[in-house]
Amino acid sequence: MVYDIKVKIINGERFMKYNPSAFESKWQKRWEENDVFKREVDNSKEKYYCLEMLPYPSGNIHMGHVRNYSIGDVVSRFKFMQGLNVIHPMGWDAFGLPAENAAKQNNRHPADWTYSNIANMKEQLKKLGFSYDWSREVATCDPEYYKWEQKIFIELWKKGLAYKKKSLVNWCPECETVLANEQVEDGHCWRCSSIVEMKELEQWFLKITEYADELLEYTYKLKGWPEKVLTMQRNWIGKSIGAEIIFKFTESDKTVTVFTTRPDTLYGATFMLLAPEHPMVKDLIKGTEYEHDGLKFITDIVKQDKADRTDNKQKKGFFTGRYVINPVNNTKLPVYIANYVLMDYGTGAVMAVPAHDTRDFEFAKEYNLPIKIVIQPEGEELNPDTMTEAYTGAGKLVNSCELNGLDYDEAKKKVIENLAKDNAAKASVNFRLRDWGISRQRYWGAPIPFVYCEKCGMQPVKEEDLPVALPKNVNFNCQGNPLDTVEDFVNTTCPVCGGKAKRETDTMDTFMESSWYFLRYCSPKCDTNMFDKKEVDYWMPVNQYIGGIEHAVMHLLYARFFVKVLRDMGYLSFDEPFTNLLTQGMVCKETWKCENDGWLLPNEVKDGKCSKCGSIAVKGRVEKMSKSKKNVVDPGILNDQYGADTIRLFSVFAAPPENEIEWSENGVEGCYRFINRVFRLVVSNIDILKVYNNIPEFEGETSKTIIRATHAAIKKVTNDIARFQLNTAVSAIMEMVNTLYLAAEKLENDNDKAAFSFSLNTLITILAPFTPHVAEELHELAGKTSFIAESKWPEYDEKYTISDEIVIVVQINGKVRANFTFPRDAEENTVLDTVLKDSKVLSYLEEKELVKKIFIKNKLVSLVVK
Ligand code: ANZ
Ligand code: ZN
Repeated sequence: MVYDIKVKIINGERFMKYNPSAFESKWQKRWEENDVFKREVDNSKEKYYCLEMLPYPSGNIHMGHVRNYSIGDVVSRFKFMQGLNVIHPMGWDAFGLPAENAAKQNNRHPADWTYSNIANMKEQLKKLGFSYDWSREVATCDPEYYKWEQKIFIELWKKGLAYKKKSLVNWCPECETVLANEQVEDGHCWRCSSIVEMKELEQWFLKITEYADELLEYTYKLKGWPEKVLTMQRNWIGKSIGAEIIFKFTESDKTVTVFTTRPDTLYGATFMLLAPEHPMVKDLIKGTEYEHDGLKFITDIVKQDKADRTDNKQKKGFFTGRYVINPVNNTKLPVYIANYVLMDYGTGAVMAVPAHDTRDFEFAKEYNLPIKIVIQPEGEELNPDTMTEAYTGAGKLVNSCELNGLDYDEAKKKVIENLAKDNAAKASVNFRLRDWGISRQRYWGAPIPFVYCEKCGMQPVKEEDLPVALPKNVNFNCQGNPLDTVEDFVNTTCPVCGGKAKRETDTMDTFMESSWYFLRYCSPKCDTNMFDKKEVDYWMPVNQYIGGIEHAVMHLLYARFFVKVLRDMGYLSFDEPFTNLLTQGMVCKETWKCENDGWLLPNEVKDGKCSKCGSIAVKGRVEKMSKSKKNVVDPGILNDQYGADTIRLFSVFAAPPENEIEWSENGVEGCYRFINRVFRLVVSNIDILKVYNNIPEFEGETSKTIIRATHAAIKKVTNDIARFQLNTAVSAIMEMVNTLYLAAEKLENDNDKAAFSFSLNTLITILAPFTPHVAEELHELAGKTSFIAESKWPEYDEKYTISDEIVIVVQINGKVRANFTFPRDAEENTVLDTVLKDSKVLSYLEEKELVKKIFIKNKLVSLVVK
């Protein structure tokens, strides 16, 4: 044995000790040197694309990453051993604000900061032995990457899917700069604390709304996605089917159009609401006694956060002095401006039906407006004077003239039909989804490839001039977007006329990069286009995508949108990027707190007291690991302590992948001990493993037990990995190991030893996706020269998985009282004979009358006594 063997004496024999630090790096190196995970297109093989969400290079791998990638690695290795051509890439979502902040604070260039973090994290990933094809690595801040993103952007623009529009941004008047949402803290600038204002600026948008219908439709076709995520996407897209209804004003010939999902309730409308931003409102109050206070009301509300306005419990309104006429019954409805009506939804005007809309009900109560019931639920009589909340459910129409008696669904159609004759209404669909604003006033992002020429106006950069690369020499300690200050960058020439032009200095939202990186992985070096279509056609779509639930909406929706757009441009021939999605649960750990010092590190808690101030340390909740809560564990330290296999095993064994895992030292220790146990079992029987290579016969008790346990384990592990039940797959292997320990004592003949050898080999093989290093090591110790990572996944034979003994449960009056082992298919007579003579069973029957005996073959005896 070439490497440094630690020897331990057990019962007078010499055994090698499990020592991961001695061999994990060896196997990592060998995999790399032999290109074990490097994969090419192979049309003779079925492909499998396993993808984990690419990390942001923050500097260090955390336990959340480890869990995510361990799950993906088990699946990738397993599918490969099953004979599929598996692509398993990794890369870096490398643009973003933290790099720019590091530049400001530590005077380090964002590129420098980012690339050194990447190097560090890559090292950490390699030490965990993940089976990535590193030849496909992509860093999204690389000009060779964003060059193609700029091309995509220009093509989007050519298709009318990218456009500029004035929109409100957060503006700090002190710093004279646009702030991202995350730079606004409680309404104040994160840097200078002055109050943030809203300001209209030209911003770039992508027309994702054009794909709203298709994005929604396909949520019903993505069978491999968690229902929870699909629901979140559906809500985000928020399709509402309803109508637009036109109302006339009383004293003018002006009209206002509302959007409603409940045209059936039109007779119940008792007032009208307009958004403060509605283009009509200022005119409505102009020159009237309402003007002064009205304008003040509008300015106050417009400043507020939209989410607050709509979540806000308090409904605020302002009467405009105007009235509109309800087209169905000519009643006059007062017109109010209301805080909870938003201009960017529907038409910015609402017909208020307080009896049947929760928010309108609160508004009516606040301003003493009439409530009129028009929908009566079955079996209940609504009364406007006594109701305490709106009734929003189904029912039949009342107080609605020609509609009375109709079901509310029918009435919806009827109202539109009737009003449509006078052009006063039409069916209408609304989406909550808004176009995607992608402009960022920052340095560390992909430049938007446009220039502004004095003569020719806005022009895209020519494709042969891409990439528009970020300039290197930039002063980061300036206000606003550092790119604005780089003269060499800003001043350029027009691609059309060659005259003076200025560059766009906005950069793209980093969600742009993650919307197509999985396509680039297919041909990461392609220098003729964003990707090679042949490669993409072979590898895509991703068979299994794995990542956090925090990306359920934006990232996953944007990526779906990109794929549909690129498909319509002719670059792709499929509709959806990710066939199956798994959202793994969080990694959590207990927290500690002290009333003086806040969150405490575990080593700051001594004997239940805070080591800083001596007051009582309170054990807090189990929470997601985070630096701020001081409950993180460092995978690097764990790796030094236990080795990569232990951390990986713990990450998949502690809970089913979708659930949270609670980190526990004991759990990690348990995994470490288990690997030790496997190591000892194999090493102490290494001679048998090496010598007995023949296929065992299925005969003799010991052989049979071993063979059965082995096939049962293969079956369970195979099926469980396929269903992502990784934790139970590991349990099955643990059970198998227990059986083998017992069997090891009973090996009598050559056939037993052949069975044992077959079983140990199988054990090493099925462990390989979980604990790949120790599996390779044991495989080598067994004298093999191949890689276990490249071995064939074993198959099971159903007939061996069935035991010929079964356990029959005895219930007495419904309670389980005893268990008996019988040969499979034992007859009723035989079973009852034994059961009814058993002293334990008899003790329950003493002085009682046996009134009923039920027998279920291979399962159960149920006795009823009185
Ligand atoms: C009358 C009505 C009666 C309504 C009723 C609801 C219940 P969803 O389902 O989210 O699409 N609405 C329309 N535009 C609005 C805006 N810009 N700001 C705030 N609210 C607005 O909601 C559609 C409903 O929200 C519409 O249907 C409208 O109120 C309100 F018993 O019209 B409804
Ligand atoms: Zn020009």
